[in-house]
Amino acid sequence: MRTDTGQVFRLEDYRRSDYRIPETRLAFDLDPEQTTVVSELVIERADDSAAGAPLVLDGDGLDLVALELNGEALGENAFEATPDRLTIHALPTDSTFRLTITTRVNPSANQALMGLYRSSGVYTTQCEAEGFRRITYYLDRPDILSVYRVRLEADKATAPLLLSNGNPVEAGDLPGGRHFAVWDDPHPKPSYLFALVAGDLGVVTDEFVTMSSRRVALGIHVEKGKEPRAAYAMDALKRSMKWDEEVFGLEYDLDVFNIVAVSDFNMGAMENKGLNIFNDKYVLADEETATDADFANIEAIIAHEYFHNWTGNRITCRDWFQLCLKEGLTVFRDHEFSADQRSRAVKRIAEVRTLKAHQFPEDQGPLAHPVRPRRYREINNFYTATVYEKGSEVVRMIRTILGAEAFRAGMDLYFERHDGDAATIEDFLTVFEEVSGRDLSQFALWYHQAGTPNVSVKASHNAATGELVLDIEQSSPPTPGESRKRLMHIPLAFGLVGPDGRDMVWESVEGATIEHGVLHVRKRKHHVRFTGISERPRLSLNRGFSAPITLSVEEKPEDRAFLARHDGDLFSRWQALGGLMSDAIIEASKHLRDGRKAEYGREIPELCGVIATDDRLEEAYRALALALPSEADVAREIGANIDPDAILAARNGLVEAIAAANGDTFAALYDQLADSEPFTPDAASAGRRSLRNMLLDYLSSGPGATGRAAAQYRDAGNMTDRSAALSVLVMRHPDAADTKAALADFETRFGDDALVMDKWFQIQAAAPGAGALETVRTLTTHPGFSIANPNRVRSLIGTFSSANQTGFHRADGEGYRFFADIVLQVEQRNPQVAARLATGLRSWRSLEPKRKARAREALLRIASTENLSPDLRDIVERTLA
Ligand code: B3K
Ligand code: ZN
Repeated sequence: MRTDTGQVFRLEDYRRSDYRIPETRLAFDLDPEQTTVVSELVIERADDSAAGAPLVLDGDGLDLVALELNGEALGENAFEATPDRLTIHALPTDSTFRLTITTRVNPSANQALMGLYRSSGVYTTQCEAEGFRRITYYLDRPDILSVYRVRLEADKATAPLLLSNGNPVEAGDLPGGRHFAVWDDPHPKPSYLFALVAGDLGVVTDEFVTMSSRRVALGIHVEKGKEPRAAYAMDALKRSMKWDEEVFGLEYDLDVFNIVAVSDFNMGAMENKGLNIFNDKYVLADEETATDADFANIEAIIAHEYFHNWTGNRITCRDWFQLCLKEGLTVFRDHEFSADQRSRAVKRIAEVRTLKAHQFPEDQGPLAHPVRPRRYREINNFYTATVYEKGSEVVRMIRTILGAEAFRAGMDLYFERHDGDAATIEDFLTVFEEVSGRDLSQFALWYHQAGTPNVSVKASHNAATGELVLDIEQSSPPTPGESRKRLMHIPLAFGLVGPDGRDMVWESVEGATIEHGVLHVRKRKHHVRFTGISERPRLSLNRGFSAPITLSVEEKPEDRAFLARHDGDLFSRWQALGGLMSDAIIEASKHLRDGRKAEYGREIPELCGVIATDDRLEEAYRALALALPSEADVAREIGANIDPDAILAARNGLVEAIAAANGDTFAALYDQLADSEPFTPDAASAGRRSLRNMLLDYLSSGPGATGRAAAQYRDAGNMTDRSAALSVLVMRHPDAADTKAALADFETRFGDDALVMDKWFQIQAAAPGAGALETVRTLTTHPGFSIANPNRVRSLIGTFSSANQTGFHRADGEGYRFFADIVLQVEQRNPQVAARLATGLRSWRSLEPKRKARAREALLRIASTENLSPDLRDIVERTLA
């Protein structure tokens, strides 16, 4: 494990390196335990002022075997090598020299899954952010761009496939059953984009002809026998390549593009130049083993990694503080891709749900940080929802402010000006200022200031004068290290909805700039006066979630109900209904806590009936509208003194009230939506399934109502319907015989398929109640569970801590104790996964006092463990601060 130096890296300390590495030649002699890496570097002094400066290369746990300078072995006094650093003092006076470094690494012993490791017998690498330094000493920072030539040598029988970045140039057999391959990548790249793969895998091949008629050979490499499950990923890849040409004018730039799926991977996937490496969860899919959500994720992640070829690889980041430059932008691009491939309104709702579920709690808790952080101790802990999802929202706001045309012109200028650069957020903003002539300096605060701003709106209407006044005020709560906030530029899309459900048109407006339906909030307060508004409108605010903010609006519940029925903007309709539901659950939970009876009223059940059966709306949209806010969503809205048991009871009460009012309608619709067609993963079919499965949940909410779900489980022709039925059984009727039978059947059917078994673990980990902990504890001893595999850990422990509010937050604190034990066990092998897992406790301060005290104890216990990795220490200390 890496030494924790406790060092803090600061944005303002950035300085260019004294040296450059224009050329990198790597030779790998691959062996499971003793891989030799020879790295031959052409090194250039950046300028004369660097003469005499020592060359300091990064390492991490390295073992130096040999070192030569310009072909001569270096004397012991000329350098200093530690596992974490190679310092060369005596350097030639010439501005260019050649350094040859030989290191030895043990891929099989690498359980951190950073650097070079083995997964199911396949050699693979992960270098972002700082994994390359676990392979060889290097200037392992993203502003050092180099062209790479890589020679791989391995045993031919066990590793017939030898891949690296760029184009293949040479291959052949060697004595002793070994063989080699040479890869050449002409595009200068930072070390974090280096990759190699060697192993015995199956492949699916295809071809893509680019817009300038170049042929690109495509390959997706997967575990042998699973090739048919890679077909959808291949289709998604080709659609991504086409889309990037059509929408951004961006063409692929090598002769080959390879994707490799591995089963042990710390995150979703990695955009290594020409050789994307994926968690197999995001490649493999067919109707029997993958859900519609899996298909959608595969499409999005294949696209995301491919899009990085331009946003990330051709234009990379100057330093890790600029991470959102590639991540936020690339998420924005993959969101747009999915919106074009599927339904825009549905996609937008799904994005906002994700943002609120993951980024809002981050922004509102101890781990809050700006989209572009200013300091870090462990960069791997900054691959966050803020950098990714809020980073994407910021790009979306730029487009909202500039309009689509100027936005595209700005992107074109960005590619033209910065191709081949290691760039900054300032570079990015400048192109948009130049093409639009706008001043984005206030807007830039979205990158620099943490926290979710709040906008409050009060309306008053005078029917006699036809005047509508909106009093708008912005405020931003303090976040760690930022007690005083500056005023933001918030683009607020809105509509004034008239009694007929149509947007009203005003005669004149003063008090704020409004362009194309977007009101620009820039001051603390705006007093906005509209004229020509004859009747009191309902305010449809933050349409399309034009800004990632919270809203406080003084409005009547009937106004919300009106918007939920009539708003012409589908996103806002969903938002209005969700707001009503959330308020109803909060109100009911207060009643239940005080020992009173919960009341839910008739409005919400009625609205659910209307929306469920409105066939002018897409099925996927109707399913999203019927989905109640999650327990965690409600907890976030309440904000403090959270009692998860009361929230669950209140939410279940609303489910039952909706089901009771709509039983017959829902049952008829459920039957009507039964799929007779053969399975296709397209958005419309997936939407039908999701509506039907949503109805199944309502229809199964009453006592003993297991029949429908048990039948659906039994007859399911695809994994979406099968796992949905299993989940309904487990969540609603954990102890029923039907549930036990379905769980046993699932295990028998899919026991050998790790990815499918993840669903089995996940579904059980989410089952609410006091017994949940015992279930999860027992599942950790199941033969299919492995503490070393990130997917297994995430599906069981990650689900328990993030999606099981009542089980994890058990009042006696046993959930936290168990969780802390597991986090510490995972950390022994894989600090990065442990640190990510530990963020499950980030909202501890909003719990009611007893739970809060117990959660704190668990965090303190982790914090006081000796020899904690820098990754985990950073998270727990910030969480406790
Ligand atoms: N860039 C990688 C993430 C690397 C995470 C390092 N801890 C995947 C992606 O965002 O596309
Ligand atoms: Zn990315």
